[in-house]
Amino acid sequence: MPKTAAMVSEEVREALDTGVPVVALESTIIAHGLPRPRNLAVATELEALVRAGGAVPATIAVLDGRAHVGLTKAELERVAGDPGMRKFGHRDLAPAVATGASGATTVSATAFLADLAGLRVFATGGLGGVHRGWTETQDESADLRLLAQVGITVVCAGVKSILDVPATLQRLETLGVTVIGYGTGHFPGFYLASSGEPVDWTVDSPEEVAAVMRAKDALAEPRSSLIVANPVPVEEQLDPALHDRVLARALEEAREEGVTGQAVTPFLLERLTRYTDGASLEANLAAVRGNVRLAARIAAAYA
Ligand code: PSU
Ligand code: MN
Repeated sequence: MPKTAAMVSEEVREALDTGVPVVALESTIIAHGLPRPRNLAVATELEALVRAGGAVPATIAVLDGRAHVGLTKAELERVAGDPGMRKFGHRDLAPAVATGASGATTVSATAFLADLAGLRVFATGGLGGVHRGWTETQDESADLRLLAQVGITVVCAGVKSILDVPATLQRLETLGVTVIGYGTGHFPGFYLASSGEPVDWTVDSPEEVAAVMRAKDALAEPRSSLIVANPVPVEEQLDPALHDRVLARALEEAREEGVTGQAVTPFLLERLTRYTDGASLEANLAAVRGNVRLAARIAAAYA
């Protein structure tokens, strides 16, 4: 990638050159998905979990018009602490670079930059997708289309349960994105271990995921991503009845308050955290931790 627009940290570059496994991490969850100052502690913890799994973390963000793949401690602190950090999807990257803007990257921007830098494995919480009420708003996250265009393995707890999950799964099928359940025949439900929707493929080990990645490589064209859907452990999931109750309330409020576009997802996540006294936040974090640990093992098995 052009040096002026993007930079890969020295540690990540060296890992890529020497075949050390690398795991990409997104920054929107840090800047817009989690409350300050807990978000910095989580961002630091996630990087440490990647290292404990024998891989190098590459948190991705745009700072002063430069896309960074791999952040220093000070840069990570800035992403977590600066309330002026914007939220950048893939389509925002060019204007952000051109104007010297700073922002956290969503799954779409992170997957794009990770793929550009040659990274193969990416961990997050829950993907964006088709929002409820899509027929009216046409709100479908750019995450889906982007994943159809790059060739990366995303470890996630499914898509956020604030979405229309069956519609999102249908879109992923149409777009040709492979979905496999990790240790489950059901698509996870982000805060919940299961969304109730079935998946067509199940794997039970990092080695099996690596085998699917190699088969995808062998099939070569067209490139598309692999979603490894890894459920939050049942003991750590949000109480399903509570989930349904507070989600209905948050969705209602989003409609009443006229929240649209990029603001919808952070708004709903924040309301859920508030109405569950933080329980949804803990379930979210448990899911992310599990995904990051698994991503490190997959990157190691593939390397
Ligand atoms: N996973 C989380 N929390 C988050 C996100 C993912 O646990 O906040 C972010 C990701 O960056 C994802 C974004 O790309 O939410 C989706 O936003 P939207 O629906 O506006 O595309
Ligand atoms: Mn959206």
